[in-house]
Parts: sequence; structure tokens; C-alpha cells
Amino acid sequence: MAAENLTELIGPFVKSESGRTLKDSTLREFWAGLSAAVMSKIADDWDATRTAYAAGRQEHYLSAEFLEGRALLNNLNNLGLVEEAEAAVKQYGLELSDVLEEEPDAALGNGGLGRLAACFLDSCATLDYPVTGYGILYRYGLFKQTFENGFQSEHPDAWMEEGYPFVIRREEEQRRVRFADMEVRAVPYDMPITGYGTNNVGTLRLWKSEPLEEFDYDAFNSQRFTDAIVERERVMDLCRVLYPNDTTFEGKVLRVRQQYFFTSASLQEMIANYLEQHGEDLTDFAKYNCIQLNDTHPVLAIPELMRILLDEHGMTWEDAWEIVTKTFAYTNHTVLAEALETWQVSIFEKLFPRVLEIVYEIDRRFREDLRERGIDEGKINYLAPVSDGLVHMAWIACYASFSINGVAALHTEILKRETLHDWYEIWPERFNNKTNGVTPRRWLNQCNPRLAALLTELSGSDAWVSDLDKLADLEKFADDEKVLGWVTEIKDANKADFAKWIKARQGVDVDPTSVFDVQIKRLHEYKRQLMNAIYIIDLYYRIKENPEGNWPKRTFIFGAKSAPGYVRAKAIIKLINEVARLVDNDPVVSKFITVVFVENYNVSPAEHIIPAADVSEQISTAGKEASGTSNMKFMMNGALTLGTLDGANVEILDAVGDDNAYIFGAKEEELPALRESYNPREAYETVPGLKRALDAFVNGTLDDNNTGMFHDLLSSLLDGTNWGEPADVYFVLADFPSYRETRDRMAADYADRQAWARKCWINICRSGRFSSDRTINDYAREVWKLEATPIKK
Ligand code: GPQ
Repeated sequence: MAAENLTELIGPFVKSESGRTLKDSTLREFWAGLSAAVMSKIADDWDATRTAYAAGRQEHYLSAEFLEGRALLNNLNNLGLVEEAEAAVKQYGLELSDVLEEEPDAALGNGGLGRLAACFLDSCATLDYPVTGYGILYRYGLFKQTFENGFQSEHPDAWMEEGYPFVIRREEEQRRVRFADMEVRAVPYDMPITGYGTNNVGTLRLWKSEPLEEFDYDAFNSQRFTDAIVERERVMDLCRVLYPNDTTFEGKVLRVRQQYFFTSASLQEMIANYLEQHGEDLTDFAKYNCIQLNDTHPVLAIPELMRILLDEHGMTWEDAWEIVTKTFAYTNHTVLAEALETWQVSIFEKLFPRVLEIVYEIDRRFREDLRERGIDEGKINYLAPVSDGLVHMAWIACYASFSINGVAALHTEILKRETLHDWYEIWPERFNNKTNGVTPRRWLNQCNPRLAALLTELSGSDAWVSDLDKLADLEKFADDEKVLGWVTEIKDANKADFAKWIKARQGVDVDPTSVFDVQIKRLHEYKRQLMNAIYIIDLYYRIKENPEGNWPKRTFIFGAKSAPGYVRAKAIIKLINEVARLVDNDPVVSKFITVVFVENYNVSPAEHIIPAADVSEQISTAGKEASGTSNMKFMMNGALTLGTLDGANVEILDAVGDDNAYIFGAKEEELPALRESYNPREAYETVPGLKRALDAFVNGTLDDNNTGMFHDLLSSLLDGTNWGEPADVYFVLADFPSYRETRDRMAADYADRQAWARKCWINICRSGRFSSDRTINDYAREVWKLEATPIKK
């Protein structure tokens, strides 16, 4: 690392950003200057890491999304430079925390899948694994959300328009990507991924599309100025925007172009590196390279690698297929049918006919292979890569990958039993589980400095930050009154911080002594934010009925974006905002409860919310949430789970035991039978309080501004739809009674702060297995066969 201290470096770097004297430079320019100074400090190690990784076996993480969030504080923490940075900005009368707030979130992802990719890269860097992430440099990240009269409205997020020091354009490493109707340059922008307590610096390589020629001067000179611009914009369109759908597929041509663009560029680079390091014979490609496919979004890499090996390196089909099937590993992230990516053959035909030809040949051989195994034609046709004019990305992934994994134990079991059952029958050895994890650097050490300090003090070192299992040693303090007192004080201080933050951000007053009950995640019917809202409406009426009752004070916090085209999810957002208004306008009820909908929920708001939470709402319909990852973040920060037996909640319960989590609702295996006899209308009529709460949707209590959307919500619960959807697909009304009972009990339990703190402490101390370091070590050992490669100093 360079010898210079940030105190000396910062001045010149800020000046070069601002082009004026320091006293006139803006906070934003200080952020940019400090960030550039940090980059200068890691440059040599970053180079050394790239060189070290290029020579040996590497893993390549292909993902259409990387939800990185902010980078500066994360890098300062990893490099041990926080105090130095504080001193550096103090010289100019500034607070580091104010400088940090200037940073935009790199929101190049929708939700859990993208954030998981970011946590994984953090762990790979920390553990010195030779792993590189590859994705797309979207000009517009996930849209910015505002509420207009309670309705979600979407706005562009031009996150790097004002400059972003943490990506470096590598002009000299550009590739070319050919489509039948256009050829583009793929220019890499590299983001350094620092690790904790290591000199290794990993890389996230984000590709940007550019025209082959900066500008078509011929067209320009022949007075066709607009043509020149139009062609240029067509190429730039490719990377312009992240598709805002989470767990739903949309068959847009531009999206499949994006997928081919970044996978092709990434593969070209891997091949070039192999040729440089290991010579012309590509036979050993899979010995040196492994590719993890983050869901099906990068699955085009499979036929594309075939194309490169066949057409550009003259291999036989058999030799090429041998390499491909030893290279790829596939992670599935959902069992929801609407997420299954299937592309019309005609789109492939139009964009990359040669890739389509290869897909057809994979399909032909697949059918032959399965026939030889004696599998019947009906099943073969169902599993085939191409059928009914559609290319099935998941089937290509399953056929070509040596490893297929789910993201939590229950999820992997459902894959084997249902979603991918036929594949499991043929190739059981390919299936394995890798329960997700989250990085304790960002999600504990960085976002919750008070708790982090306590953990470090009690354990005598900060070793837990890169070895979270060490927290198990602290469980001995579970009955130590002093420690439990500190845990409570820390939570209260974090809640006071949140109250200040949300007041400044949205002008809302919250009572830091109330129970903070939080549900933050994408808005989706299966996640059941609606059930949460119905509980609050019911509580509203119960309080009105008995205003003298001993109601615990509570703050209900939501954060959620809806896909712009997901009408019902948007209706639920409006409904929650209406519930907030209803409560707020009632002088009696508002003494006890407050509802806060955090606008534009993203990574950095999560860092303010999670450390302050008491209750972690993980209430999806059993079997629907593949894993969930906020459940793990909450647990680490001493919030207690209120959850169904779904996704990784099952493993959280297994870790902490019944006494330290609040579990409710129908189990996954009970749902098919329940569906048979289920009558939501009967629940509506008979479950006390339910009718009153649901009627509020449509009787004028809650106002949907005459859109009819609340009526549609209600009828989705009671009647189903005329296109054949059953009523209450996600069992909201079926689980409501047990949800209400459990949630009521939980709020009452909070009164005994000592007993509550004990539960929190158990959760914190047993969160070790939910560190993404554990997940990544498992992938490295069992799938990637990867050795740690620390750089030499
Ligand atoms: N997930 Cl398929 C997404 O965030 N986006 C997607 O497109 C798909 C899945 C989530 C999933 O819903 C969560 O349960 C997981 O915890 C998360 O992926 C990471 O595996």
C-alpha cells in the first residue's frame, strides 16, 4: 500500500475533482476526492491480485445483477482506514458521515438475487478466492421510487452521471460482440472488491456497449446527422437500463440482447486469458475455469461457449461439449412459475442464428440421450431445450451443468421433489444445496458500529468479522445482566438514530421506545405484505374499540418497490400508504401505533433500518420464498424473526430454537390438502375481526382514489379471477389467525426487555452459519474446487 496518509492525499484529490479551492468544494466533491484517494491506495494490490488469479484455476460469477450499494465506507472499513478518513475530512471542518451520505447507491440489481451476488464477491475477496464477477454497466439502475398521493411513481436513476470513482474503464481490454443485426464493442468497467483483513482485491467487471466507431462521420458528412445519432443510440440502448422485474420473466428482445452481450464478452475474455496462460490447446479449459450461472439470466453462455469452441477453435462437438459440461454450474433462485425464462425461437433467429443452430443441436442430442435412457417421449418433449417454439433456459442449464443448486435446504428439497424433479431422477448427483448467506462486514460491522464494538470487546478481538462462527463463544453471556443491558441500550440508540434519519428524510415522527416491526423486501403477493397490512387494520379497529387497553406502542415499518407493471403489487403499496394515513389521522390510535413506508428502499436505507429493528417480518407463503436474505441480516443485528417455515427461516429456527423465534402458519407440505378444502370466504365470514378489516378496503375507510384497485385486491382474496386464478392464491386469510395470535404475543413479550434481549443475544451469537463466508467456502470446496490465493507482499 502506498505510504501516503489520507490526510495528505485528500486535498489534491478533491481539488482535481472540483477544480477549485477546498473551501469552495462541495460535499459531493469531497466524497469523490476521498474515493479517488482510496482508489490510489489499492491500485497496486489490485494489479497484483489480477496477475495472481490469471495464472491458476478461477471461478467466474456471471450475473445480470450486482446490487452493490455504496462503496466508500465499505472500502474504508475493509482497509482499516475509517479513522484516517475521519481525520482527513475533519481538517476541512467536515464529518465523515455527511461525506458518506453524498454517495449514490449502485443499484444494479432488483433485490435478493443481486444483493446476494454482491455479498458473495465481498466474501470471495475476504477469503482470497480467485473469483471475478461479470455483469452489465447499466446506465440507469433500479428506478427511484417516490409516492405521489400514496401511489408508487418511478423515476430514472442515473447513478453515475456525476462521476463515480469506483469504476475504471479498461479501454484496452474491450471485446466485440456480434448480433445478426449489429456489432458492438463491449468495454469493461472494473470495480475493485476489497476484502476484510487481506491485501487481495477482487474485481467486478461490468460491460458497457458502445458503437464500433465512436461516430459515423460518413453519415454525418453526407448530411445524415440524425442517422448517425440513431445508430449510436441503438447500441447505447443495450446497456441503458436494468429491467425492474424481480422473479418475473418478460420476453423483451432487448433483455435477451443484454444477456448475450455480457456473457459473450465475458467468455471471450476467459478464452483469451486461457490462451495467454496455458497455450493454444483448449482441452484443459475446464481445469482452469469454472462458471457459476446466477439463475438462468446468463445461460446463453452455454451455447455461446460451444460456438466459440466449435467455430473459432475448430473443436469437435464431442470435445467442446465435454468442456462445457465440466465448466458450468447453475444456481436456481425460485420455484415461481412466472420466473421461468423461455424465449421465442424467432427472437434467437433474429439476433443470433448461429447460437440458435447450436441450441437446436443440443436439443437433438438431448432427445437422443434421453431416448437411450428409456424415457418416454412426453417427458422428453417437456424437458427438451426447445419445444413449442420456445427455448427453455432452465432446461439448457440443467442439461449442461455439472452442479445444480438451490439456495436454502427447503428450497433445494422442493426443486428435487417438484420443480426439477425429472432432472433429479436422471442426474441426482448434480443436485446440492448452498444455503445463502450475507456479508457480516456490511451487514453488521459497518451498519451497526455499536453492536460491533460490543462484540469485539467481549471477544477480545475483531476476528469475528471474518469468522462469524466465533460469535458462538459469546453465548456464555446470555444470562449476564450487564451484557443484556448493553444489548438493549445499543438497540435503543440505533432506534433513536433511525428516528432522526427518517424524520430528516420523510418528515415522519416515530417513537424510539416503541417496538420496531419491519418488513423490507420487494413487493410481491407471495411475500404477503398484504397480510401485514390487514393485521394493522384489524389492530386499528381493536384499539378504537378499547382505547383504554394496554396496547404496546409499535412502529410498523415497510420498505418495498413494485415492478412498474405489477398492478396488484402497486395496489398493495397504495393500500399500505392509506393505512398509514388512516392511523395517523386518528388521535387515539396514533398514540399507540405508527405506520412508516420508507420511500425508495435500497441498500443504504437498509443499513439504517436493520440495526434498529426489533421484529423481522418473514411471512411468505410456505414454499414460495427460495431463501430470503434480509432474515439473516436482521438476525445478526438482534431482531427476532416473526416468520413462516419458509426458505432459510427454517434454518434460522433450527439454529436458535423455538424459544428464540416466532413461527406461525401452515407448513409447505400442508398446503396442497388445504387448497382442496380452502374457502377464503368462510374465513372472511368467521374469523373474528377479518370481515371488518377487509371491508375497510371498499367501504370508504381507505381511499384508492376511485381506481377500483382496492376492490380488485379484495376480490383476489375472496373470489379469484375470471382467468382462472383461485381465490387467495397465497393463503393470506388462512394464515391470518395464527399470524395475529403470534404477532400479538410477540409484541406483549417485548415488555420484558431483559428476556427479549436474551433472545436477541442468542440470535446474534448463532448467526455464524448465515455469513456468506460459510456459503462461499462451501461453493469453493464442493462446486468450484478452488484454493485461496493470497497475494504476496
Ligand atoms: N430472487 Cl429468481 C430474486 O431476488 N430475483 C429473482 O429474479 C429470483 C430470485 C431471490 C429470491 O426470491 C430470494 O428468496 C433469495 O433469497 C434470493 O433470490 C437470493 O437467492
